[in-house]
Amino acid sequence: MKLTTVGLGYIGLPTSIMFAKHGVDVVGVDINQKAVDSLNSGKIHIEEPGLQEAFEEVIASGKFKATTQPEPADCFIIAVPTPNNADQFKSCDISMVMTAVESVLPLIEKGNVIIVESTIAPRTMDDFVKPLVESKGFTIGEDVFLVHCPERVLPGQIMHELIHNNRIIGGVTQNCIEAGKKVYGTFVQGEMIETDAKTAEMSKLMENTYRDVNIALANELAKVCNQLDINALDVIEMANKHPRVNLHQPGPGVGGHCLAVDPYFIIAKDPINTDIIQVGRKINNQMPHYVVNKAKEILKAVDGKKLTVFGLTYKGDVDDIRESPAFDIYEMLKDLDYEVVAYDPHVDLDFVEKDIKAAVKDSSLVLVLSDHSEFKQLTDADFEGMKDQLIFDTKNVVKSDFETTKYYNFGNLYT
Ligand code: SAJ
Repeated sequence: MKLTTVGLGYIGLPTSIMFAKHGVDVVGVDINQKAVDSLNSGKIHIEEPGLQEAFEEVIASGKFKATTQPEPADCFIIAVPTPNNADQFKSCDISMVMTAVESVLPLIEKGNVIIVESTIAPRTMDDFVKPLVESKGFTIGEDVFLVHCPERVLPGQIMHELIHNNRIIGGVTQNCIEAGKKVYGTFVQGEMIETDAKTAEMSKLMENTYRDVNIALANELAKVCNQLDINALDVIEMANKHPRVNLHQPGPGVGGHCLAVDPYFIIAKDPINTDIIQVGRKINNQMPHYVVNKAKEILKAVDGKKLTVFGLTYKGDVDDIRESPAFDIYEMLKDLDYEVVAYDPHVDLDFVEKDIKAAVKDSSLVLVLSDHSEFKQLTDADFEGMKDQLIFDTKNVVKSDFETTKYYNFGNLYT
């Protein structure tokens, strides 16, 4: 099989490499010439465990190459971004998906499969992609097979989850489902769940919305418990001992390119019936302000003017600062005229301090905003040299017992 993938980002690149590892001839296409050059010189441009090794393997075997121009293939996978539009409800901007499909249409021959993996608003395949392909004279399900197969992998575990996760195969017709299953059968060991395109679209959006709304519930619980002098983290632990309860974890907000984006795609399609989803978004968007206010209170008690932010990424063990509440908090604190140092072992930016001792020197508070593995084992010794040894761990990641350091998290903010 020959495969052309359009979009070599967080999803398109690992997916392309996975197909190539399993014997498929893959051409990876991206409009970003720098990314293409970097790949062809042997370097991947994203941090993801196991990806560089797999990449080197498929370059050596000649099964993968990167380019800016699509090439003819048996199957085309579209994995380009779908950001929010600037409208009131932040609807789904499908323009990059449509442009990507248009870019491969001149190459399409009878029997080809076109798969959209990008996250899209419900009904996008039926109402927009299908008519576009039909406008070239193709009959869907006979000449060309159209499938929405949403990506569902978790950054940090992509290489494992690509193989082992269940895959939703949303065909525009039954023949399209069969064609999609054949493609993913190359390496997927999870179940391949057959459905139509619009159910696949909505399922994907609801997965992330479920998580977003549940995190909002945990954040709300943290705020209420703080008012009432109750340890929210203990409450979560207790409640989760019930066999049908799964409270999520509070945090500094919800970031990344999925949970903070996808719920709006549903809201925009039906603003009337989406109260819970809208409130969930609002609560999570307010969390950075809540954290900043708590940090201000802690600092005020010691007349602290300098603090150190630990982690700028949207979650632990990734280098991604897109839609990161941690980064927003860092900016907000700087605007408040504190001296703010950023420390993040995963982020390579000029202003990010890499030396922990230098990062905490003369600081009055360490504000932990990402749950990087490196932060788990922090001890009193790491905080020597601070003006005040205070730490506010918004991710409940630090596991040590402190003696000289005063430790706050969402469970004991009231103390
Ligand atoms: N977070 C909390 N509390 C929690 C869990 C997460 O505050 O209890 C925060 C994280 O810190 C982060 C954000 O939520 O800021 C999102 O992180 P995540 O690990 O939940 O998810 P993503 O955005 O990295 O990946 C999600 C995954 N979706 C689900 O787990 C339902 C992934 O499977 C999807 O493929 C991905 O979105 C996507 O691309 O849509």
